[in-house]
Amino acid sequence: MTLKLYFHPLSSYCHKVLIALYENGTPFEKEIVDFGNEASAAAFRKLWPVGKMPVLRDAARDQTVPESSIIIEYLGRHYPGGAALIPADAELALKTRLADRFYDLYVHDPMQRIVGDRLRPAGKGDPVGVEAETARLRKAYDIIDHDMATRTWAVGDAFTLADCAAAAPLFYAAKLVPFGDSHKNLATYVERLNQRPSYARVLEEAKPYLHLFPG
Ligand SMILES: N[C@@H](CCC(=O)N[C@@H](CS)C(=O)NCC(=O)O)C(=O)O
Repeated sequence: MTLKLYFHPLSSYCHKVLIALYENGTPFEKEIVDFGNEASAAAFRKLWPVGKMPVLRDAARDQTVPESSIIIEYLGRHYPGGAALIPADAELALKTRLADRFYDLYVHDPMQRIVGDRLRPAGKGDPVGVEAETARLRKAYDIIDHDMATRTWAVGDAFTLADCAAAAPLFYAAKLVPFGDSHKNLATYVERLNQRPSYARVLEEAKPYLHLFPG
C-alpha cells in the first residue's frame, strides 16, 4: 500500500482527511498516533516536527504531506477518484478554498480552544478566553446559518473540500456551544453532513473513542 495516514480516530482535523479519502474510495493504510505514548509521539514528530496530525506518507512518491487542506489537494492531484473535492472551475475553486479557510479558522480553531480549556487542570481554566472563543463560534454560526438558507453544501451544489472542513468542527462544536434551537439552517446542514456516508463512517469508527471528548 503506497499511502499511509497518520491519524487518531477522535481528531477533528483527521476526520476532514478521512472524509476525503472515503468520498473517493482511495486505498490507504492507517497508523494511529497516540500522543499519550512517548514512542508513538516521538516517531510521529520525526515525520513532522510540528507534531500536528493528520500527516500523509506517500511511499511511492517519497513524499510526506502534512496539513489537512494540503493533503486533500495532494490526493486530488495525484490520486484522483470520482469526487473532485476542489472544483475544476477556477472561481468556484477559489470560493471552495475560502470556505475551507473559514471553517478552519473561525469554527475549527475556536472549537479546539474551548476543548483545550476543558482539558486544563482544575483551577487553570481561562473563562475570559472561553467567552471570547464562544463569541467567535456564535459569529460563525450566524454566517453559516445565513448561507445555508439557500445551499445544500458549503459551496454550490456539490460536496467539496469545504464540507470536509465543516463536518468535524461542527459535530464537536454542537456539543460545546449548541445551535439547534437558534440556527435551524445550520442544524439542518450539520444533520446532512453527519448522514453523508463518508462522515457517517468516520463517526462510526470514532465511536469507541467519543467518550474521551470533553463535551
Ligand atoms: N492546521 C492543521 C491542524 C491540525 C491539528 O490541529 N491537529 C490536532 C488534532 S485535531 C493535533 O495534532 N493536535 C496535537 C497538538 O497540538 O499537540 C491541519 O489542518 O492539519
